[in-house]
Amino acid sequence: MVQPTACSVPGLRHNEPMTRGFSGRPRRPANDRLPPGQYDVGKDFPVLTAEVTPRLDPEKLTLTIDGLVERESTWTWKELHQLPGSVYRGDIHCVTTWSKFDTSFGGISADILLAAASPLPSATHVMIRSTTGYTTNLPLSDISDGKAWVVWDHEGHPLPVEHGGPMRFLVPHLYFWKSAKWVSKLTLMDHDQQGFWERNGYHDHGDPWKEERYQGD
Ligand SMILES: Nc1nc2c(c(=O)[nH]1)N[C@H]1C(S)=C(S)[C@@H](COP(=O)(O)O)O[C@H]1N2
Ligand SMILES: [Mo]
Repeated sequence: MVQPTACSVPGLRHNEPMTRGFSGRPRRPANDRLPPGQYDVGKDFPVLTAEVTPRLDPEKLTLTIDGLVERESTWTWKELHQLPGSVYRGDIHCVTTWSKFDTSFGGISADILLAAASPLPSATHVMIRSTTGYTTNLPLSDISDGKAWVVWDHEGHPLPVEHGGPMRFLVPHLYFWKSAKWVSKLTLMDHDQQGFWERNGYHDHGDPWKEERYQGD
């Protein structure tokens, strides 16, 4: 298995003592807020980007849902802003072991987009795509029923470009690599297919509470 390397932050320090569990993997104690093996990053918001940060003109930006849907749909930046808004308030968890508490991200619920496009009964998985070519795969159930957003605000301000601005996908109940920055397309599929980090050794699902970090976890 290829151990991913681009997803590490220089200078990142672990601020809690580590203990070794039965697996031999370095462990930090979990609590009801902090998933196993994670630490509280505090006010920091590390940037993790595998590709060159794109400078996108919001006026030319679109978001598309295609694949196994009744109505392939595309929204412009302006059209997205006319849909009913929604804010996520809560925690995020990066596989490189930082968790950030009490974040806020504003945009729209993925449910609104899915309802407009109407997935076919055969649709079971989704590939999230960025303008840059970054991809990440998810079961459709993990982006339905209030679990995922397309966001353009962070803490009440426009999402900074290094964090995926003008807009990114947000799936906060899974490790943060599932939250594709500079999102441009959701493709519904009748099977699972690996995205960028999944092909490079990360888990297909990525639930932080089950510590699904790497393939085989
Ligand atoms: N397009 C794109 N999206 C991406 C990534 C990336 O490299 N490119 N990195 C992922 C990973 S590994 C993480 S941890 C988060 C980091 O988001 P942040 O830089 O806003 O903290 O974005 C995810 N989305
Ligand atoms: Mo990550």
